Parts: sequence; structure tokens; C-alpha cells
Amino acid sequence: QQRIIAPTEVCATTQINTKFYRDVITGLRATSKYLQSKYFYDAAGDKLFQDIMECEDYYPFACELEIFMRQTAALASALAHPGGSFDLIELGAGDATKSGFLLQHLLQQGADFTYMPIDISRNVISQLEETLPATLPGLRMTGLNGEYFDMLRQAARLSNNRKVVLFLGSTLGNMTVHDTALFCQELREHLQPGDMALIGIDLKKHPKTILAAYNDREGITRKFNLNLLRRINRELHANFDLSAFEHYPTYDPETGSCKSYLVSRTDQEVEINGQEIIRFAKDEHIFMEISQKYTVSQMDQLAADASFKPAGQFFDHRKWF
Ligand code: AVI
Repeated sequence: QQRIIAPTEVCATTQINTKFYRDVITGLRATSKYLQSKYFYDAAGDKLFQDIMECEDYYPFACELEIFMRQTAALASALAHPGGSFDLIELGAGDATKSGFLLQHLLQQGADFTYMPIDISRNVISQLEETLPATLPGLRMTGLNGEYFDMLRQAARLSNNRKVVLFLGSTLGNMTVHDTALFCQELREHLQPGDMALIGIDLKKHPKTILAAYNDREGITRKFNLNLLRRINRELHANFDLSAFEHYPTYDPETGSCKSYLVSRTDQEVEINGQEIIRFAKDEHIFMEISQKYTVSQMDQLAADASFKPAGQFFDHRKWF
């Protein structure tokens, strides 16, 4: 009699218990699978998003940039009150490309203000602290690294100047309409009468124009979505086969919701960190991102519902943004 004894398998899993891990598992275990688009932005995702902003089909960046370049003086006079000091607080400042035009103009006008960029990335804040004083001599600046509302609280502790909040890039569109309403209400709670918020919103327009922005001919947005699977593979020790998922963007002109999905090309199983098996049926989707589009009156209504009073609007020449 021969007995074959197999060595007990040594399991190479390490305990991962980050918020990223928990969010991914929750999303992929859901009956209707989803991932959160805030996780798109690892180093490769940042680079792909840069490429998206430069690509011809993705119009929102160019539209908002045009507003900041061509209407700088009008923006400055809408936001800065003559003689009054204020804090210019930018949520998710990034590299401040657009707000840089405003900062430069305000400095030239001798406005009394402190620029307070807020960003979740320590790296972004350090970069701004290094580059802006060199490019904009005389700029007073306090960088705040953390979550938006925690940092708004911090800004209020640091000074009781009038506050002007910038929230650009149509980032508000990456929330559902319901969450946007909650966000506006919370933002309002951090502000006092006389304070202002300038919010960059992408508007409803021809459905084909919108869809093309999220389905660019160069395929950058496709890579941007798939990159999140690559990130999960690397950081959470998963084995997604990227070629087994198809990028599927949609735009519904009735609701203004532009949504991106990844669709499984086959029946397949994905293992995450050696301890979770996620099963996909052929044609099953993962909801990746919403980019909500609004009309001006819908935005005015959202603002009013959160106790803001619309104080002015700025459009690019095509009135797309
Ligand atoms: C950051 N955010 C406003 C972009 C958008 O338009 O929703 C992210 C993006 N997703 C695909 N392309 C760009």
C-alpha cells in the first residue's frame, strides 16, 4: 500500500484590511457590482487623467480653462469684494492650472487674500507649496492636506476672513444627484452669509458630444477605467485579466447621467488576496463612475435647496460648461 502525502499548502495571503480593500470587496460582492471612482487616481491613474484632459474628445477641461483664461477679471470682481480680505479655498486643487489665472490676476490687482488649497494627496499640497511661490511671487498660501470638510473646519479655525470656495473640474458631477444635494448642504454649513462658492459644472448638451468625451477615440478613458483593475491586482493581490473586460460608457439625455461600466467578456472568477473569489457571468457589468450633467436651472435649484443664492454664472463660448 502506498500513501501519498501532500504537504499542507502554505497560504501566502497577508492580511489586508485597508479601506480600499473593504470598499472593493463590498462593491464586488454586491448583487449589482460596482467600484468607487475615487480609487481611479493612483500614480498611473493620475497620469491617464492628465492625458484625458489633453485629449480632443474630452471637452470639459478645455471649456473650464477657457473661462478662467478669458474671463479672469470678471471672475475676480465677482469673488473679491473691494478692500476686503478673504481666503480663497480650493477643494481638490490638483496643480491649480485653472485657478492659477485667477490667483495671478488677484495678485496684480493687489487683492488681500490667502490661497488655501485643500487636497487629499500630501504630494499635491507639497508640490503646490514648492511651485506656486516661485511662479506667483507675493502669494500668501496655506496648504491643507486632508478630507474637504475636515480641512474647511481647519480653515475656519485658522482665520475668520470671508471665505470663497472653489470646486472646479466638474468633480461635483462624480456624485449622484442625491449625494450632490447632501454635499451642497454640508458645504453650506461650513460657510457664513457673505461667503461664496464657485462650482465648475458640466452642462447637458448633445448626447453624442458627451458620450464621445467618455469614449475617446484614443482609448485613454478605456485605459483609465481598466487601470483600477490593475491597481486592485497590484495593491490587493488580485488576478483580474484586463483583456477579459470591456469598457462600456453610456449617456442618458433624460437623466443627464453619464455612466461607465466594465463588462465581463466571459464567465470568469477573480481571486483577491488569496481569500476572496469573485464570480462574473459573461456580460455582467461593474459600475465604475458617474459623471452627472446638469442644466443651469437644475443647478440653481440644487443651490437654492442648500440655502445658497445664485450670484453669477460664467460660460465658455459654446455654453457647454
Ligand atoms: C474628475 N472628473 C470630473 C472626471 C469626469 O469627467 O467625470 C473624471 C473622468 N472620468 C472619465 N473621464 C474623466
